[in-house]
Amino acid sequence: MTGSGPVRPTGSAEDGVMRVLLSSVPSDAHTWNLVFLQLALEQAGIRVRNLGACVPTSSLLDAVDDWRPDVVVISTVNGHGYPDGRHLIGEFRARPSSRSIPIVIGGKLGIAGASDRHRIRELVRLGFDAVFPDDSDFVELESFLRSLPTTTAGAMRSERGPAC
Ligand code: B12
Repeated sequence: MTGSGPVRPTGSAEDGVMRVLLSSVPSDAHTWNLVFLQLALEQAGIRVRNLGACVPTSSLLDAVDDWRPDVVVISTVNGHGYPDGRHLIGEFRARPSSRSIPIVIGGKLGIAGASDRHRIRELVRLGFDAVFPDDSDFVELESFLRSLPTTTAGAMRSERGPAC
């Protein structure tokens, strides 16, 4: 997608392909944001499990336990992203099994349009590894994923295309 080579996976999977668990928050019914991100991530050589819209936090946490993703990506656009994100990250970081898994949130997080630096900083302080407000694009997410450490188990995927 960026023309700068495949995303280097953290590679917890046996085949070394990065696995992203993609989800929305409980209140958010929008789906095309998720479809877009799934396709873009897959094009970058990443395996994606898309939980869809209106995902209860308990279901997200169960999916994390079940699949053990390398990264969790939360997308929300209905304007409730800041309060929903606060609630979600509290439960996510409180659970021992998800405490150390990288997690990011992005989209139209509020209703003011422009990014709210104070609320973004708060989400990071509460435990998100990165926050991507609506003025960021997929390239920034991809750069973040590239910056994650590679495990010894991880072989670098050498071509692009759908991972599944
Ligand atoms: C279609 C739509 C709906 C449909 C959704 C159908 C569906 N199956 O998805 C329906 C009618 C259900 C709907 C409902 C509502 N909607 Co609506 N909806 C839209 C609309 C017109 C298009 C959204 C869309 O599909 N975009 C296409 C996708 C591909 O783009 P995207 O969503 O913008 O996502 C991009 C970026 O945000 C970014 N991104 C998103 N997540 C992430 C995550 C990361 C990590 C990164 C890096 C990037 C990223 O990347 C995506 C691709 O570029 C937008 C307005 C608009 N033009 O955007 C309003 C909009 C999102 N809706 C809005 C609202 C308020 C609602 C309702 C609350 C309305 C109501 N009063 O009922 C409800 C919410 C229901 C709920 N429980 O969530 C507001 C949100 C306000 C805000 N955040 O400022 C918007 C912006 C309209 C507006 N201008 O007011 N909606």
